[in-house]
Amino acid sequence: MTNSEIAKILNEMAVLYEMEGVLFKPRAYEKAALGVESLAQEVKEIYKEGGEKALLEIPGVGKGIAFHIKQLLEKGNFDEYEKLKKKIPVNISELTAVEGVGPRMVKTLWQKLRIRNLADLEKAAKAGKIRKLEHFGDKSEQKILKGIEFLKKSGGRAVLGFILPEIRTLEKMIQSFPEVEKAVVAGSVRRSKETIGDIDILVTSSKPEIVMERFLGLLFIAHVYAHGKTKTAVKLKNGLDADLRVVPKESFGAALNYFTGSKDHNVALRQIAIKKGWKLNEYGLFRSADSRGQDADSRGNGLRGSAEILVAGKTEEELYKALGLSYIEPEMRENTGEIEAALRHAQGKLVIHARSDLGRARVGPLLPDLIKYGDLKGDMQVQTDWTDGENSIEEMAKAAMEAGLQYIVITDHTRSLAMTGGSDEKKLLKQMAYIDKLNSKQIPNSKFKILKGAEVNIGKNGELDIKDEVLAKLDVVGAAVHSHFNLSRQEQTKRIIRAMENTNVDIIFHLTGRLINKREPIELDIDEIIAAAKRTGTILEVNAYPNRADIKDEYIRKCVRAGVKMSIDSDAHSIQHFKMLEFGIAQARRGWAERKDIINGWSLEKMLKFLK
Ligand code: DGT
Ligand code: CA
Ligand code: CA
Ligand code: ZN
Repeated sequence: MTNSEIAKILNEMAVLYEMEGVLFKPRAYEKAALGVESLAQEVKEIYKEGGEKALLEIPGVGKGIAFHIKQLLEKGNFDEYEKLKKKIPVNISELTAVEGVGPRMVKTLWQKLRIRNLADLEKAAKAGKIRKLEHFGDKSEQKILKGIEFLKKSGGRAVLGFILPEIRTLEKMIQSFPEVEKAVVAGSVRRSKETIGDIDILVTSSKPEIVMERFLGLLFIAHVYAHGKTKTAVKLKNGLDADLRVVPKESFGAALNYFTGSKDHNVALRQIAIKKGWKLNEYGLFRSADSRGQDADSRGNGLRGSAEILVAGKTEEELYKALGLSYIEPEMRENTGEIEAALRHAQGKLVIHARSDLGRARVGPLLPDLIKYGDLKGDMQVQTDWTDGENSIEEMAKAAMEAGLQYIVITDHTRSLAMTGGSDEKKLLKQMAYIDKLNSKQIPNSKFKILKGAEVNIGKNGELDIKDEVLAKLDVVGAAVHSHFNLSRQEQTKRIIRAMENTNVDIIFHLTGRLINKREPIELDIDEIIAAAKRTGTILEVNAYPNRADIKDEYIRKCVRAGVKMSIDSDAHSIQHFKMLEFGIAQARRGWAERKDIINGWSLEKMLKFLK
């Protein structure tokens, strides 16, 4: 049983207990699921090495759950799970994937309408059966139908950040095969896209058949589509497809480049090769032996039938160089201008935007010096157990410090998010005094600073739910939309601009409010928003939480061009979440952002000076 399978069952247990109205247990199982999901090592291995005791080391796993995990590993289930599943035999993950459908609703839907899965739910909603239930209504029925529609559209792509730990485990296992020289996951995973369609694994080995046999022996695998000498295609138990390809050593760079993509990037590179009279494919960059390869007209016949000479193929670096380009980071390979920029870069052409007699010079930007993984000095959005976070301020600060940060901003929710226990002015002032005390006692240590902030709620008309004189006392004010997602584009834009115009608001958190695979972004005039951010000096957040990834790469590029600064925040609700920052950095890199564009890539002093 893989970690994601175990986590899935633990999450199911949380929902089942929630349905039964059991207290505390749902949170405990959720926490344990989170702990299992974020492990770098397989639970199975941990158990094999250290027994039940070692399972207790997994974050969030106590005695009871450790015993259940043990039973899962040994016999694939445990009594409570079996019992509850028998009582409520529904596809929980399928139903709760629909926005607005929670555990209690799943139970009602089962008891009143015998709804087991998505298909049942859709049928009942379309037949108007849901609006007739007590506590439901037209509105919830419409919302369910909309949620189902959205799920169908997202077409089974997985959110990369949620599944990456498991992909890395798989990658490490393949790397550990004795016959494997190199093993790398390419494709959209390597380009760090928000979501991925499948997993493309590339291996070099002189014994491909043995590698394939070992691969097929992995417990990750649920089904084999095709099994060949150099290519095998499977379905993994987590539902994703994976392709494994073995390539010769001399071709590794070319193959890595080809299978990293994107397809559009590949096509554009191949065009450059063709213009030189060369040929580019997954085996390398070639010229024909009897042509110098300079003359475009000599391709075609010239190449066919004659011996080909490998120009480059072993590494990606030599491949780009041979094509006359500077190296392009995987996150930028989408053919959205990076190839032209790499060409200019290699040729050392300057950026000229000035008008000349010939009109606007057609020279664009060079390649950016992308922000690096590890460049962040702070985190501007952190929740604690003062509201809906799981850990105390002290615990969050310590975890952030251990993650390599020098400062965090505590940004608990505010009063209009009542279900989170959001702060009012009084509670906020109390928290501020408490943070002052922690800092004066140098907790967690003298080099670390805890800043006072809040995630203030933006109301329907852009009004905030905390008084200005209290906001003015905070170090950092973030404001965010958490309701009224369906206003018109014009109303939404106006609402957010009004919040930005408040001189206390430093950052807009998760601007569009989207939840990938779950909720559409609010409608906005992004150009107007960016212009207002520039005018008011407001920062836009790149939220690192994997299914938010808000703002998206295209908007980040617009911000970079407009000179609007951004922050990259984990939106942590637990000490586990600081590792999500990696995905925010990936997002920023896909948006061509440099360290100069990201305020928490700066020192504390410089960052504070920049705020309104
Ligand atoms: P995904 O899986 O939908 O998240 O996206 P990718 O980019 O991983 O796409 P995938 O798995 O279909 O193919 C992996 C890479 O292989 C892709 O990024 C580029 C390369 N590739 C696939 N099909 C073609 C093609 O028809 N032409 C070229 N030039 N490259 C291709
Ligand atoms: Ca892929
Ligand atoms: Ca693929
Ligand atoms: Zn929020």
